[in-house]
Amino acid sequence: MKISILTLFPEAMQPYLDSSILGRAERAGLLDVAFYPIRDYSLDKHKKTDDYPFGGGAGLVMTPQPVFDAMAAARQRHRPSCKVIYLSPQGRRLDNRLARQLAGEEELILLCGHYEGIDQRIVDQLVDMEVSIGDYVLTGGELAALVLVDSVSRFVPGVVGNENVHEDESFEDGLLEYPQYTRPADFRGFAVPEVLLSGHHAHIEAWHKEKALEKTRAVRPDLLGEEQKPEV
Ligand code: 6GU
Repeated sequence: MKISILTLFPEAMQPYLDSSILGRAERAGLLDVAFYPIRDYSLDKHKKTDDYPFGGGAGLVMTPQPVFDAMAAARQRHRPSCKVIYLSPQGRRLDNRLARQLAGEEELILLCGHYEGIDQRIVDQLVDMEVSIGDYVLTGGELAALVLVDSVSRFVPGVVGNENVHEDESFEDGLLEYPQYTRPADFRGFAVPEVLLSGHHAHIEAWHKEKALEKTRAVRPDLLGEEQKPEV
């Protein structure tokens, strides 16, 4: 999958993409990420990328010119049909369903905003979809873009070792994941649940299901369509 990222802070994102499973995916050619550092495209003599909002208000707003020019450069690397996603708290909430859907795209362009926002003409003219990673505000879209790349990459065939891993995971069956254990069976007096050592597959499966339900009911009853308990 080919992904281009427009950001003011490529140096903050690069090390994460080079690490662990995403790094391995890049080296294997399954993932191809390129950065378009927005500041490099500023025609301002001080490489400015932001300015005061018309109509007043707090904070600065990203100006159109550097983003339009960075986008034109990024577009050169992609097919005309390539979708542009703007990471913003105003966007559609990212979940596994959207991640899987986006993994079906062969290419994506991601735009990370900063400051208090970006000029709306950028969104209106250049963006196909706004995506948020949750109901809280980050100082910039970079972490959100990394979250999106990570969650989408996991649906790209070959990125995660075993093709069946998704089936057992949180959300795939609408439940959170059951607890897992590895060796030793007794760690400093803390024992692994007996049933997992029994070798009885039907019992183990039933236990997994029971624990997944228990956990989901306790922390995410909304996933079961149940009433949410008031917060304590
Ligand atoms: Cl995508 N960007 C920012 N700045 N804050 C967020 C977000 C995105 N998603 C949740 N909070």
